[in-house]
Amino acid sequence: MDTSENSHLAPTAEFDPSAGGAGSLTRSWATHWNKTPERPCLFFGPGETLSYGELEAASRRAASRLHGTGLVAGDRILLSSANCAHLVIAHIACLRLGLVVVPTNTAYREAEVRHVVADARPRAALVDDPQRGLWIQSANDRIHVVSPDLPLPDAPTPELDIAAPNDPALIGYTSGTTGRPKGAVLSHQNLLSSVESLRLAWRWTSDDRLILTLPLFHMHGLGVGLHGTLHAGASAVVLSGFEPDSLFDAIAENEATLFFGVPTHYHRLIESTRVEELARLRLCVSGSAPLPADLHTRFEARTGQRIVERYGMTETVMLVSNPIEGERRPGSVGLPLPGVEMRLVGDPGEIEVRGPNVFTGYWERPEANAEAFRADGFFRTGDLGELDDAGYLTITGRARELLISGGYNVYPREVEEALGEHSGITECAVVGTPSREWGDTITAYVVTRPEDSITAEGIRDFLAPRLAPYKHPRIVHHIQALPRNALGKVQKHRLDDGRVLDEEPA
Ligand code: MCA
Ligand code: AMP
Repeated sequence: MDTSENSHLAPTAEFDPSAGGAGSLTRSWATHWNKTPERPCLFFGPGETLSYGELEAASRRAASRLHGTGLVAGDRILLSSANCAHLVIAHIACLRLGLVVVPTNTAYREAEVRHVVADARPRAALVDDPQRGLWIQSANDRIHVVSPDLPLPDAPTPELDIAAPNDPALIGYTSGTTGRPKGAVLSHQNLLSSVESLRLAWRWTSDDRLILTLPLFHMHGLGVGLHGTLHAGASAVVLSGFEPDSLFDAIAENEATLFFGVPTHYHRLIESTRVEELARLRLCVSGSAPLPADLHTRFEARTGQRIVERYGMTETVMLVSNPIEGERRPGSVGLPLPGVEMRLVGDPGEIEVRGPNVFTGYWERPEANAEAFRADGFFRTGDLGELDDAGYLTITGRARELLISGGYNVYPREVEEALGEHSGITECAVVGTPSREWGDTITAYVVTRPEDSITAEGIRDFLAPRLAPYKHPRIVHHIQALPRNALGKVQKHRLDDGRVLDEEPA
């Protein structure tokens, strides 16, 4: 079923992917810093506020310093830092200069960082942790590693904001069923059209103020929260992490109107005695993982907020959302966003999408691109879905093996390969255990050599230098052998609650 003719969240005629001819994010942002330089834009902490004009000046200076080191448009630059003003300024500076930003999770361990460095071959890296800097330099000592505050000499300002719409702007690393993580290359046009579509769909205006606790090294926080704020000429309170009391305080002190979170956030917020304070927001949005329908309903009962659930991917930024006006359905991700064409192919139906927001391809991976894109340009998301009569999409499963814990993707195969390097583990299978807080709790079934007694803690110690902590199994079950079919393929569906279930009768 093709929804290209179906309902969208805003009349398609209203949607202009170039946002009135801006063509790039930074030229769209420039309209705000030129027109309303005095307008508050970003709040980081007491006394640490930047107006649009100050952001323009700070990012111009940062771009000049980066250019002074020899970086030129098209060079890749790795950014890996906790949320702070320096990171935001540096990120904007990179885009203004035409550098290609490679956001990198601060939880990554040495092997994961080395992979991104070897694959993306950045010329420079901005990191907030000296240890991560050392890992990057040991992978390639020609990379210029600096902290995000850019302690570099000032330099003449080159021409800024001149990237063409199709020039690459960002490479987001994301895994697939097989192999190491791949870089999804997004153009300036992709990033701009995504936020233009959200501006229309979510009625995002300059009066909005977002509480942004999501990390800026993934698309949700960066490509939706930060980019969308600047595109709407709005403002955001950027927090360095998620903690309910700080969030409630920040909402009250800054008269915030928007909150974007993953289901784990909503699960934790509803546990708080202060959750009613969210009633004052204009809009709460959830995404990155399925929001349980009962959490949606309980949240409304406590706060009066009907959460808008939406669906997106690193490769596409945002695709589908529940409406602002009209029914917001618990358990459904809603209708295609302006500019997004969507269809379901096969049975069960795989969600395929096309539009100006869809990335240009995986970095240096022709085979992966050949598999991911259809001849007519549709991208295969690997997610399975169903559409109802009104065109609302429900995500019913995934064609690829993927677990999502607290909004972070975890690929069982990556964890299994790391566990496989343990000399005491003869075979293993990684699955998800349903969790109200995390969505999936990463769970390993291991077969160990009889002489080895390997504890869950021992496994975590072993994985510590190899995998980010959120990928570590929180539950470990010891079993005698993995269940396999006649062809020797592991039957993960028979692994349940620590046991191997009997094979179903044929
Ligand atoms: C932290 N820990 C986790 C996770 N996060 N374990 C499993 N899954 C996680 N997601 C572990 C830490 O390693 C630590 O373990 C312990 O939990 C506490 O760490 P802490 O940092 O204090 O945790 P937290 O701050 O409470 O983090 C929970 C969180 C965070 C705020 C929900 O995971 C988060 O920011 N998630 C959002 C991720 C996100 O932005 N996803 C968007 C991807 P130990 O105690 O053992 O040391 S982009 C995307 O998906 C697309 C585009 C889309 O649709 O949005
Ligand atoms: P990432 O690769 O981190 O960008 O994660 C993208 C994946 O997250 C999608 O392919 C979906 O499987 C999942 N996802 C995002 N939003 C939702 C949602 N609202 N409901 C279910 N899954 C989602």
